[in-house]
Amino acid sequence: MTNHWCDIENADSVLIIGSNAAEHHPISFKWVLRAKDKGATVMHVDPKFSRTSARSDFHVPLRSGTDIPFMGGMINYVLNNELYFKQYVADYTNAAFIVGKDYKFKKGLFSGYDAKARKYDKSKWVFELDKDGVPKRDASLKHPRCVFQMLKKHYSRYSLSNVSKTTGVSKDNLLKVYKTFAATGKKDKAGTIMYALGWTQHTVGVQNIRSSAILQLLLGNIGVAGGGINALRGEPNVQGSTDHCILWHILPGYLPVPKASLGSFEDYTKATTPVSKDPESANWWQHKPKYMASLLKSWRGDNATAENGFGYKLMPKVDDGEDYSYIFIFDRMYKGEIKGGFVFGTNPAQSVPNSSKTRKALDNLDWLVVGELHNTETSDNWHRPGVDPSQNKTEVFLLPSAQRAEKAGSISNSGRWLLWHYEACRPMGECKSMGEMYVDIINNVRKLYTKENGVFPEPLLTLDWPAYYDAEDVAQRINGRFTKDVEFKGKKYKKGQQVPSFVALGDDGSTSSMNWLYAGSYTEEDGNKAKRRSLAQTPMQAKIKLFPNFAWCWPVNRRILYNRASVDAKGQPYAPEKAVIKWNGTKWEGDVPDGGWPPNASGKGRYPFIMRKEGHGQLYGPGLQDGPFPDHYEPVETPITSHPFSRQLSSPVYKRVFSDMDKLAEPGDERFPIVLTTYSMTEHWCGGGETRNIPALLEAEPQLYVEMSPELAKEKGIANGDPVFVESARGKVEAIAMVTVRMTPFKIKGNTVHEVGMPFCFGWTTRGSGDATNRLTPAVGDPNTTIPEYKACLVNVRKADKLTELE
Ligand SMILES: Nc1nc2c(c(=O)[nH]1)N[C@H]1C(S)=C(S)[C@@H](COP(=O)(O)OP(=O)(O)OC[C@H]3O[C@@H](n4cnc5c(=O)[nH]c(N)nc54)[C@H](O)[C@@H]3O)O[C@H]1N2
Ligand SMILES: Nc1nc2c(c(=O)[nH]1)N[C@H]1C(S)=C(S)[C@@H](COP(=O)(O)OP(=O)(O)OC[C@H]3O[C@@H](n4cnc5c(=O)[nH]c(N)nc54)[C@H](O)[C@@H]3O)O[C@H]1N2
Ligand SMILES: [Mo]
Repeated sequence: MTNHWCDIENADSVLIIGSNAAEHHPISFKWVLRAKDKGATVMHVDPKFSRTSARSDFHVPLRSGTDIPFMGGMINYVLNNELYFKQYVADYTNAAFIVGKDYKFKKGLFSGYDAKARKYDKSKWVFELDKDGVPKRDASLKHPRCVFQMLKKHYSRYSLSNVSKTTGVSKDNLLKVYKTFAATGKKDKAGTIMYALGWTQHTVGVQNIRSSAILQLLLGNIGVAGGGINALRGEPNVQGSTDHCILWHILPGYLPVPKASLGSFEDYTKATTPVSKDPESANWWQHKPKYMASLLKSWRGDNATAENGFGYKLMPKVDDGEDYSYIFIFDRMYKGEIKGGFVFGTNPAQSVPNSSKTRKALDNLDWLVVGELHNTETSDNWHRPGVDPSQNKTEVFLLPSAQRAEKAGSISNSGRWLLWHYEACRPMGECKSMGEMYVDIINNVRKLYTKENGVFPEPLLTLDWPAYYDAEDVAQRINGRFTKDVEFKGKKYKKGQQVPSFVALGDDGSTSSMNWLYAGSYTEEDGNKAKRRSLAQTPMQAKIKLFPNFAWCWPVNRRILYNRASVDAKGQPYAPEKAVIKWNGTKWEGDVPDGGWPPNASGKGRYPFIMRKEGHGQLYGPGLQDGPFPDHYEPVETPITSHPFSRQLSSPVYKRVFSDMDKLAEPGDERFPIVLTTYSMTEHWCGGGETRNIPALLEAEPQLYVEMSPELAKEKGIANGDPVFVESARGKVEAIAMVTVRMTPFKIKGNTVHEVGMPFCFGWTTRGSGDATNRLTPAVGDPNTTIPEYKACLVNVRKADKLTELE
């Protein structure tokens, strides 16, 4: 989130799109309802009517996979009716930047497309630079190649009629949302966008979110109280685990994972550190070498020196151009390239797309270690239905794990707040926390390497590895320490003491920090700030419920990101009643500003978007794999055969894997005419590995169902409660028909398109509940993140004759 939970109360307009906030993020919804009580309009745009829709002012159903047209239509509406915040757009976004002559957009493709490689050459999209290397600008916003004019041209295609025939949303409903949300373009009004998987799980997932960035920048809604783009994160601590590198392509603190071609520390920092020639741009990532040096230092202590590149050479690197996300890992496993592995706190046999293939891929492992609370479809893959256990070669080690109440540690919530939780009771039996297991396992591997003279021992034996696991010690290491006696900002620190903030981190080996973003969370002065629970705040802070002394928030306890965009050039808030920061003549008050420089009118300020190389909010974003402006592409499996208003049907650069088990339906495939979307449910958790073992929850929701409209049910001769088969190009699933007005048919290009929805929490280890919905979904992914397209694929539905799974 750019903002945080309590801040939602400050919104005048709440657009919930691509999430079921009331059911899956009930804490967020508490603040949504408070905003509503204070007069905000709450809107839910979602294919399905849910408890979120029920508590919103209105629900607008749209066909899955058509959010870019929906948002593009709103961008067009805002531009045509001049509802944007003019000063903000001119000062703080890249609207005035001149785009280079090589940039073009034709027939749904951007310039630089290589059809054979299915990739874009992004060098065709760069800005035109002046003699100093700074992007050229036209403050009048009239230049035909300035971003503002390009934006207008691009979204002029998103007329109400084009959007309506693509999304299935009536023009009246479109206008209802557009008018309400666009009203927040006034300087003292704010609108928030709350999204989650309904936006991310698409082959255009990242561009869905980019479309909200464009809209929120036009309306001046970034950096302000009650505004922002707010990702409702998933699993408890998915925010913390992403910050600390659960994804294959990022290290802690969003530092890129080294590629094999970057052989030395210098090669790495040179290739990944942005350089800006504009003196007014803070270009914060210029500090990357300090953060990387401190990270490497935290891993290898005294063994990491400036001379040996802090041990950079010992790091595993990824092969250039390779993808190591789930669908590619399981494809390699399916092809026999992986021999064994660790699965901790996840149930991939259930939650990865195309489960039938995932399960077969797991059969190829010689050994598998599973850290779990329960037996799951993954730990028990070797005796799943239809498999002869005597023919399965995998040796499975099941490590009993401590449940969350049985261990201490931190959780970072969606608002980036770091919250400590305490161990409530000792783990049962032989159960251990994952931290304990990892520290022990690596210590034992280190012993074996020493004893048996293992090949290439340095990476393991030069680690600064603790003798035992202690959450408090890890929290300290994450914050970081001085590695020698120093003076910083007039204060003396001894070797081994905690650094006060990331500003203290150096690229010379003088500091260590396991995550630069968390530097400042555990200091000499205040100890573990994740434990703070003070509600103290100044009257200005209290007006917007900032709570700066409750827990701690990254970066540097800044609660609202890009808050320098909430004030004018003199540092005075655009919305004085909801001020986030304010310059009092000598210093900033309120939140921690994005950099302590004085206001921009002083001539000593910096542009507000400090994490962007050019310092400006990106209406035009030339850094992504699939284009500088979001454009509508159909899901990979689409019920229509041609684009409603352009040429290129689906994303030209989406990711996919190829095997005999990765079949896809053709566009408009007559065998699979119905759109399927999948989702979580209130009573279960994700793949259900945990909640299906809780009797009361299983009793509340015992079986796999498919939600369908009465119109579709009638067409198919299906009654509410009938068992049915749902089939895709990849597999067949049994479910109970839930005929409900929560689902509606859509009119797309003049024809009726039906959509059905299914939860994905049921699996064969719970008898009679049905099995994985993911046997239906395709392993295709977004070109930037490879997140799978779980939210839109094609199926058919028919009445079941003989049941095997639901009995
Ligand atoms: N009780 C409970 N809470 C949970 C979870 C759980 O399993 N159970 N899971 C947690 C996790 S890990 C996560 S990631 C989050 C997920 O939180 P959410 O994203 O809220 O969950 P989903 O149910 O996957 O999907 C949200 C909504 O997207 C809609 N949708 C589908 N396709 C589209 C589309 O193309 N466009 C739009 N606009 N909407 C679409 C669906 O109808 C659904 O209502 O919830 C977390 N909270
Ligand atoms: N079709 C479809 N598929 C989806 C999604 C979708 O919307 N549609 N959503 C996707 C999303 S957002 C997510 S996050 C994934 C989630 O899918 P998974 O990552 O498979 O998540 P869970 O089902 O929550 O499985 C977590 C497992 O960890 C165990 N566990 C819980 N606590 C602990 C602990 O403290 N220690 C250990 N060792 N184990 C523990 C639980 O028993 C459970 O079996 O599913 C994805 N798959
Ligand atoms: Mo998730």
